[in-house]
Formats: sequence, C-alpha cells, structure tokens
Amino acid sequence: MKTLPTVSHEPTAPFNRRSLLAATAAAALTASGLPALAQSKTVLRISTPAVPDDWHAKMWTVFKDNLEKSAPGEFDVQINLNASLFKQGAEPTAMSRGNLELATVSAQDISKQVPEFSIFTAGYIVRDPVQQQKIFNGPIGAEMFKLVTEKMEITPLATAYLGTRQVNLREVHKVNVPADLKGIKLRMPGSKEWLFLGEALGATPTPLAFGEVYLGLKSGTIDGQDNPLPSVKAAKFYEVTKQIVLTGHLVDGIFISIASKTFKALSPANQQKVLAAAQAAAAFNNENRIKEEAELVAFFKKEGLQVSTPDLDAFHKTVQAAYQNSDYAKVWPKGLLERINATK
Ligand code: KDO
Repeated sequence: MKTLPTVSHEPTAPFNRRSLLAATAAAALTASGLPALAQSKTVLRISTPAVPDDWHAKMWTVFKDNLEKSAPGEFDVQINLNASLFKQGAEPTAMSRGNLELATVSAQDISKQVPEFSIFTAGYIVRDPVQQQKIFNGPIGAEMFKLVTEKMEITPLATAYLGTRQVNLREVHKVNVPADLKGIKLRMPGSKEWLFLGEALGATPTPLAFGEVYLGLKSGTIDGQDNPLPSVKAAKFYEVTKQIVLTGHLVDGIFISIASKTFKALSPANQQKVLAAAQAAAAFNNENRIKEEAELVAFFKKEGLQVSTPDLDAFHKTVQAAYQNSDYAKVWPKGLLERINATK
C-alpha cells in the first residue's frame, strides 16, 4: 500500500489552471474587494453510494484531512454520500462531462467502456486483498489503468478493497451448490456485468440500486443480495435477512479515480498531494475493512443469522466455467489470467 501506483499519468497541462484562476481571482479582488483566496480553491466534488458507517465512506474524510494538511487552503473537498449527488454507476459519465471530480469506480463500471477490464468482474479470479493490491499496484494495474485513462477520461489513483462478496438471504435455505440458488431473486447492482455474476452463481439476478436494497429485503421484493460483510453490517442488511452463505465469490475492488481534466489542471506538486491523499484513504479503508471482515461472522451469528459455508469447489467450477464460456472472456488480453494467477 505504501508504494505509489504504477499507473502512468499523462503529462500535466501546458498551463496551470489553478494559477490562471488565482490570477483571475486577484484581478477580481481589485474590482470587487472579495478575498482572492476563497475564489482560487480547487473544488473537488466526491459522489459515492456508500453509507456513512462504511469504511469506504469514512475514507473520504481521510482524503480530505490529508489534503488539508498537505495543501492547506488549496482545495475545497465536498463529500456526498448515499448517492446523494449522482446515482450509483453514473459517476464515470459525470466525471467525463466535468460535473464531478472524484468517485470510486467499480470494475463493472469500467468494463462498459474498457471491456478488457471485465476480467476483474469475474468470480473467483482474484484470491485475496493482498493479491489484489499486488495486481493493481504492479505492472498489470499500470497496463489496465492506462486503458482506463485513455478511454474514460478518468485517472485511477488508488485501489480500495471493498471486501469479499457473500450471499445474504432473507430466509434460510439449504445452499450447498449453485443449483440450490435456482429461482432465488438475488439483487445485483443494475448493470449487465453485475447481473451476469448473479446468473453465474445460479440465482435469478434482479437489478436494484444499493440504496433500495434494505427496503427490498424488508418487503420481500427480493430474496437476497450479495455484498461484502462490512457493507452488510454498515447498511444494516442483517436486520432484514436470516442467512449468510460464505460463497466468497468476488474479491471486490473499487478504484478511487479523478476526472483526468481536473487532474491535468493541477500543478505537479498538487497532483502528487492528491495521489498521496487517495492512497492514504485507500490504506485506511483497506486496513479497517480487512480487520472488521475477519470479525463479522461472530457478529452476525450473535445477531441470530445462520452463517453457512457451501461447497466452494462446486461454486468455483460453475462460476469460472460460466465466465470462460462467455463473451467477456473473449476480450480478456492474452495471458492476463495466467499473469494474475502468477501474482503472489
Ligand atoms: C453494491 O451495490 O452492491 C455495491 O457493493 C457495488 C459496489 O461497486 C459499490 O458501488 C458499492 O455497492 C457502494 O459503494 C455501496 O457500498
């Protein structure tokens, strides 16, 4: 986590937008008498569907505090949680249109524009959070993030571990193999990449935004959902579900990203400060999330949920076969799967 991501950023813009703004602000000072400093701050709007109690919501405060220390008075960091600014999945488009500066972007969001990235949406590919950091902070990450920057006008800054996704059901079912999930309306985020994962697990995937999952579970419009245990706790899904099946089907990552236009307009020194703040935020999230994830089975059992471990070999085989036989695998760069597997 301490090493800088090897993602190669494009060279900085020929002129520095901040100094241009500062000059404009200074000119305005003479005309209006307004303080120049307030006008020259670079606004960084953040949008995330994360609920306040979740580590990947709290990490944005770490980002803000870090930047306030390293670049006092230079940035106005505005954190918008609960998808209050942009709906889940709409963030990359908002960033490329100049309506949003920072967000966490999922592999599923990226895959829409960079199909090669869909390898990271597939179940049972990445083994654990340590390997995940090695993959994305090493040459594979550098190559894949280069594609993201080229095609999406966003620049990934750090990889945050969202956790390992588990199946969480409203009623207790006997779930040992994927066939046992047949007919279960399993809520997935609303894109085809996510729905495919639900299908590969053997369930009937039902699209729903994260913010609507609690009520969906409570009212019974869905039979279950999949998320990492820390999010099951933070969003209180355990209050309206009775079972957790430890499928561990996706070691999930979200990528702290900045609109490339915003990033290029910063001075090189401020680019480094933003990068360092993003990495500090991810490190905070990763450390706390990994620690909490290990403690949560006991918590959910105490809350009265049944926690079971299915036949993981059967899940691995079925899910991996579904991806290997799909159109997704056709665009995975040659040799990438082997390189991921060889990352230790
Ligand atoms: C979800 O909707 O299930 C998901 O876990 C998908 C992630 O990519 C991410 O958007 C996350 O929700 C939100 O940040 C809320 O925790």
